[in-house]
Amino acid sequence: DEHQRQRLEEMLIVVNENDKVIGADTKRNCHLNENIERGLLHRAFSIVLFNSEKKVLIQRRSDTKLTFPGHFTDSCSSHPLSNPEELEEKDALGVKRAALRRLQAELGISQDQISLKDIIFMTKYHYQAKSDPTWGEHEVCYLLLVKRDVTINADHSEVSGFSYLTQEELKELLDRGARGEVRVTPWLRIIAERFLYSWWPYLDEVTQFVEPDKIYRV
Ligand code: DMA
Ligand code: MN
Repeated sequence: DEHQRQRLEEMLIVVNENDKVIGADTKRNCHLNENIERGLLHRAFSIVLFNSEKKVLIQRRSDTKLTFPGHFTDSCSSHPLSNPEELEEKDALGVKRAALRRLQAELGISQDQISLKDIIFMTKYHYQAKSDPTWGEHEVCYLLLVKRDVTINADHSEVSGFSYLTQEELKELLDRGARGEVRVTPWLRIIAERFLYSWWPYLDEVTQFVEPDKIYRV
């Protein structure tokens, strides 16, 4: 797929295990298992978007995604790019800018619907997962939470579908994933089981769970 192949040239932020920036490399190099096995680690983010009914937005990745095609996943995930705007670390501003960029690109959510101040940076997690023998993930991932009703106009080269799920419905989806009936990204399972189920009852006071200096090893 030409769109996804072009995106392999994007320059991502290479970090160490403490999320200190140590360089930059292409999306291609950052996602090759042979490099990951040598320790290459990059910065990423996951967005969980809740609507006013307290349902979470879940998307299905398009079948042309290089990693985890056709899998059910979080509301939107991607990487900040290695440029001055998206490298800015104060208040995780660079990652939040990247989040707005990808909410627009993947889901068609315009920046008059969501702004930087609507994005809550909750915490970080560090994980590794293979997608297939060639491609995989190894990331320090910023977990971002948004509470907002939005209008979605998805780009079908990125997203093949979406829906809003209650906590029970998300649990059912993950159970179906565990039984092999659907494919679910490893990071959706991590986010749900390590974070979302405990935050969900307290969404109105979710800032009590903010841990910006912590990196969960999952
Ligand atoms: C990468 O997401 C980020 C995580 C948390 C796995 P992605 O593969 O959806 O990135 P992109 O949309 O940039 O291809
Ligand atoms: Mn990645």
